[in-house]
Amino acid sequence: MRIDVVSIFPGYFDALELSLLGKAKQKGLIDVRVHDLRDAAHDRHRTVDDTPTGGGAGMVMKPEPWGEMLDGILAESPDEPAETPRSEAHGPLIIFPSPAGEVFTQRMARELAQEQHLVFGCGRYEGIDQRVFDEYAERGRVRLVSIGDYVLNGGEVAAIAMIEAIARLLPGVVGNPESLVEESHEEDGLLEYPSYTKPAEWRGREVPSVLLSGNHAAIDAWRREQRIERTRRVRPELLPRELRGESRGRHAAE
Ligand code: JCH
Repeated sequence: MRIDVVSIFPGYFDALELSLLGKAKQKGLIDVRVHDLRDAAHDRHRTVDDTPTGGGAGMVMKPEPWGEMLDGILAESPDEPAETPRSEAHGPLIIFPSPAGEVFTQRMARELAQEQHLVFGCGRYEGIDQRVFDEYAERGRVRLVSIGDYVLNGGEVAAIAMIEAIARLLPGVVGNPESLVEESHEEDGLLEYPSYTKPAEWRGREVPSVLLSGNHAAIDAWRREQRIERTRRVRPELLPRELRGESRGRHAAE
């Protein structure tokens, strides 16, 4: 998979060299290229922002540097834009992290992991001039994506989170494919069970004895119960209907 990133803070993406993602880059599984938006700003101060038209607080990113940078990246895309109706369009997908976007989910990560070429446009200040989104949505595929309902200072941290979630789903990136299979537990919408390792006792705290029993049916049953209880407690809205009525431990005092 090819990933281009555009940002005025390319240094954020040094994090992608570390650990799993760095190895995936070395193995050629992902080809990440980071571009400094200021390289497409040609005035003496390499200006990328200006005051909001119509008034208001803060600054807005100017369209011209974005246009030059994105045109250059799209011209070099390894993914051919298809001459097909928009509904079945191919070609590169441009993602703009935005607090006003659709919410990023594991489902979206799986969907995006199928793409050949992703382009992340990371805004700063109060965001990017709307005409940039309109221009590239007319010429190809654009998605505004939020990583959650909180406000960051720019798109960089959101892009890193998305790139990590997408890249680990690519064949060969995560060493042990079994860990991805186990995660498809995520298909059932429940939170994970608590994990333990050695030693069996630490500061007077014991690992639950069932995990030391060697009884795999009992271990599976315990883990499932833990996942259900945890989900009921922390994220009740995720509980599948068929588990909603069950009341084990629902009211400690009852
Ligand atoms: C961003 C900003 C609009 C502050 C500028 C570009 C994404 N999930 C998520 N949270 N925050 C972001 C995000 C993504 C890109 C940019 N900012 C800062 C933008 C604001 O309100 C109008 C406030 C934030």
